[in-house]
Amino acid sequence: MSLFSSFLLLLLSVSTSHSETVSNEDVRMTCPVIACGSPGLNGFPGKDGHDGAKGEKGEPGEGLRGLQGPPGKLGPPGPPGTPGTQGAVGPKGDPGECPVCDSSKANREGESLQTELEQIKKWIFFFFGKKVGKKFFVSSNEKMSFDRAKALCAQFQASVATPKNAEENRAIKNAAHEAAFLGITDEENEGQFVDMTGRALTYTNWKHGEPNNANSEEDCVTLLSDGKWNDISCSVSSEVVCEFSV
Ligand SMILES: [Ca+2]
Ligand SMILES: [Ca+2]
Repeated sequence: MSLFSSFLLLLLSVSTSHSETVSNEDVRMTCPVIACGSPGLNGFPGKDGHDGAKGEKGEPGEGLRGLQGPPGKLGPPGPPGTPGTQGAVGPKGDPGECPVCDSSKANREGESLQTELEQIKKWIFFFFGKKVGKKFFVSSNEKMSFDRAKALCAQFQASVATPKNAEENRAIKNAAHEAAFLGITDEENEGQFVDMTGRALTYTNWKHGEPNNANSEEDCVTLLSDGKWNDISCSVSSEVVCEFSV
């Protein structure tokens, strides 16, 4: 019902009530008010009340689910985990290449061999040789021709002993057991004795009457047991003393 219609009904009701009041005045005087009054019309709606208390959260709806949003930003790294158990031992790998290591190893081996060689030299010279300065003199302990004597000493990177002074001459005499070849010859020029390098002698210790080039075939020299020198044939067999430089 509209507001205007409600207003017309109200006016009609008031008018009717007034006419009934005049015509029924006597009746109203004898009739109880509560029992005889007509019910009034409803008034206008009151003002809105205050907001009520918040209700409980409803059940999730059953509508369509929206699209998944983009991934969020990467969070900070978490704390390190506890170490795992140790794995099994792997197979043995191939040997690596280490030129420096190989070089060092070769150097160590070379130094070791050099030390052993020096020790052997000392042992040999102690029992068989004589040392003067930086020269060692060692006897062959067997007799041979001069050519074989030169070859024997060369085999040990030595040369047939050639005394340069009285001390060396004495050392050679002590190393030899009897007459021994010296590295001196006049094969090139008779009477011109030289050492194995062809240089003229700066020291000699000839026995009296030597060199005599007996039978015109004495071009080699032996050191006698008294330390004196004698020229003899190069083909005779004689002991030889080799000279080593150290
Ligand atoms: Ca001669
Ligand atoms: Ca002679």
